[in-house]
Amino acid sequence: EFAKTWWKESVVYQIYPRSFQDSNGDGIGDLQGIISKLDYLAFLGIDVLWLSPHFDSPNDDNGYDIRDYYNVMEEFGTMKEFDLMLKRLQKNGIKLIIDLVVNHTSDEHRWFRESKSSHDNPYRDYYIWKEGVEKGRPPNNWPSFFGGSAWEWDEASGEYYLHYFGKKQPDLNWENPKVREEVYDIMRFWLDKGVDGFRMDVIPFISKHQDFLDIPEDSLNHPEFIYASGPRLHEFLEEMNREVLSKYDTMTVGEAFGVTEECTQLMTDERRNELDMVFLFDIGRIGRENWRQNEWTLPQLKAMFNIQSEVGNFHWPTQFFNNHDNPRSVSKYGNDSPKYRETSAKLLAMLLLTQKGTPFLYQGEEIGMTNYPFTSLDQFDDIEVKGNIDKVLKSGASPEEFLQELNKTSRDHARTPMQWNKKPNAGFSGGEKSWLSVNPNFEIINVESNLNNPKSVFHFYRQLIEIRRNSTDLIYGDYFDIDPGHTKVFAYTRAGIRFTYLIMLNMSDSMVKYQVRFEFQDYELLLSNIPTTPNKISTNYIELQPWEARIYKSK
Ligand code: ISL
Ligand code: CA
Repeated sequence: EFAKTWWKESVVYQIYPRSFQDSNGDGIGDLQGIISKLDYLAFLGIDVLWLSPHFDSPNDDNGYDIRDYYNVMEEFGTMKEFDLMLKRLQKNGIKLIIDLVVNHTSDEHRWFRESKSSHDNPYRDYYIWKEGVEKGRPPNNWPSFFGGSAWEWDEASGEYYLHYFGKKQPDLNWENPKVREEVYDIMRFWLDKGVDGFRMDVIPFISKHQDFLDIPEDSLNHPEFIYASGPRLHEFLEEMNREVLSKYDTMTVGEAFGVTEECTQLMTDERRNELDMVFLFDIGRIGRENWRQNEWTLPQLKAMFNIQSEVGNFHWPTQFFNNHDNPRSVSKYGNDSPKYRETSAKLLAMLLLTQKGTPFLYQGEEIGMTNYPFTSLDQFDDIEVKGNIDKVLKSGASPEEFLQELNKTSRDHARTPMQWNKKPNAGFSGGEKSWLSVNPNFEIINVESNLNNPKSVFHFYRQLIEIRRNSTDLIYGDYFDIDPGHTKVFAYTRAGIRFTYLIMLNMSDSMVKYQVRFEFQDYELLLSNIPTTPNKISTNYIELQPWEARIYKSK
């Protein structure tokens, strides 16, 4: 029996502020823009808003490079506007979690400017400085995710500093108790304002292997598994929980990039007081080989859902198919052709909102937004693309191949402006142009046309959120895959105390004659995504149309 808590019963919506709504015409989203759309979020029915970094930043990695944790990014507005947004959210009964990015800061942060200035500066060991092996050779072979070495040479102090990500994102030294105290003060500042918790950026990376040895050659393309296995991670998280989190009613979710299953269980076991939940990467990155997207099968995807649900009653899963780092789900897991885009987007809505675990939606997912049709490498904004181009081309891949794969994997697909209506810039900005181009399909795919069509993707999400909110058995019920081997149909049950739900999804372009391995004759159809679904079923033998999604409920 799961302990009942608000964050297990919530549906979360992620906003990437830069691309959500621009209120002052500079082509960049801002807090006033978010405030102007809170009624829309309330109508959708979400319970928690996860805001991607809103802190002062030079935007080398679009806010994931923080320069001042106690101030709002100038492009986004003021602290007053943050406070107003928080008040309006509370009035709408929506909680707010913010993005805690404390594995690294911006190199423009005061601490780093001090640290860099001299060896005996009190802030020197706020960061990780090492001598090279010899002139011009970094301390070890650790790679950065954004291309090149994870070590940047500093001529003035004659040492290298560590950065797992961009060179303008130096890693904090969590071995230093002063650094940990600084982080806890930052967390208290925002919690005391009334924020309800944190999404924690690459949190497993904060503990570094102190021997700083080379990593094996075959790990160079996937260093995250080594970076996430530092010796003191659980000690740091327990301390953070003891010092800060335990004193507030918070929701915490760690981005568990690179962790193994058992580490996940240690981080989220509610008997251990570390974090509440984590984002696992298996489903979100299925078939991914860095910038390449390889084929995958539905049984492989289903097996990943099984792992998440088998961890017993002391762990609570998360579910997401979209975020600011991944391509659009209807383009990746569905079929974004005009014929099947809406039907498959609704199927993915049903999968997300009837699975076990807290569901996380991402801006634009609720109206079936698709990947962007990039036609050249210089259209990408993402530091992850720009930083890796040399390495990719040196590896022998052609620019055409890189572009073709990025059209399936780039983070920029999720960062194009939210599409509100048919007006210029899709109503995202009244200015000349937006910081990143608007998807040319905005006249077909936008909020306004979704709101005006009762059969739209938006209304399907809204109905499912409503169904989920009113069914504790759908939230807490046991998950069971009734046909793990089927290559086209995903069929599972959620069995609660009072009711059992049966969900059947045809994740293919073809009609499937399907033998249902479950007695559901006296169940009632709660919702389907196509009009031809029969209300009553008398046999176990049904026909599922391409991308048809159904949920039945026991009497
Ligand atoms: O997989 C990745 C690395 O190749 C990226 O998607 C991403 O860097 C990784 O998932 C970690 O993401 C988080 O930390 C990054 C930031 O760029 C991402 O936006 C953030 O979600 C560094 O802060
Ligand atoms: Ca703006």
